[in-house]
Amino acid sequence: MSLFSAKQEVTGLNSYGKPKLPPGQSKTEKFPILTYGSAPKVTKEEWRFRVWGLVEKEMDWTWDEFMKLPQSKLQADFHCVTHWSRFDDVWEGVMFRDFIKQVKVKPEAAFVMQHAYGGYTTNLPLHWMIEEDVMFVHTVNGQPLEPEHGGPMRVFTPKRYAWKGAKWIKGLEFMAKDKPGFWEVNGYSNTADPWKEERFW
Ligand SMILES: Nc1nc2c(c(=O)[nH]1)N[C@H]1C(S)=C(S)[C@@H](COP(=O)(O)O)O[C@H]1N2
Ligand SMILES: [Mo]
Repeated sequence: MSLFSAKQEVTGLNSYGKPKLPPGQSKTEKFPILTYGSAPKVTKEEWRFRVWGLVEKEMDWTWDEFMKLPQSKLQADFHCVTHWSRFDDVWEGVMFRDFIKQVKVKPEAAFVMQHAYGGYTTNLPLHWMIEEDVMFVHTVNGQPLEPEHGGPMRVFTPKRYAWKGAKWIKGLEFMAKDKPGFWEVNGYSNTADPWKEERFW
């Protein structure tokens, strides 16, 4: 059962009043695959999504339960730190800000670690996750998200370089203090703003 009202359409957001192509980027028509290590294989049947850490109660969702959450579409651009950008894909799934309404987050929680199947992690402040465009994505341009691109489910953070969205997402850890994720430990910027070219530290 959904606690929320019907389908919400959010389209047209992409450049936030900033140049559509951030500095140092080139537009590509391709959709390169950037995965560190090998891609985990996860079916919808075995996929589980879990929240833990600074929450009143740990919770988990099956695929079917997650699909009952309010579904949104977002047309937005994708910027990879390796200098390519894709424009105007239609991303479909669950906005973080809709998802989080079901979770009782403790007041001390200020940061979120995304955890993926395969061990990848990436961190963001909770108040950035709650921005209008951060989403869990299962469909791109009307097609189910390809396994190499993080299917069945990934996170997409249009305002940040794409490493800030974990492919094969399996859960979120709520934290009081910031902690660097996989690339953040290995030299990538903690804040990852493409318009400020926050690539590496
Ligand atoms: N689980 C996982 N998520 C990940 C990565 C990864 O290696 N593993 N790479 C990140 C990086 S660096 C980028 S640019 C995007 C690439 O997404 P794509 O392969 O769909 O282009 O996924 C991000 N999320
Ligand atoms: Mo990347």
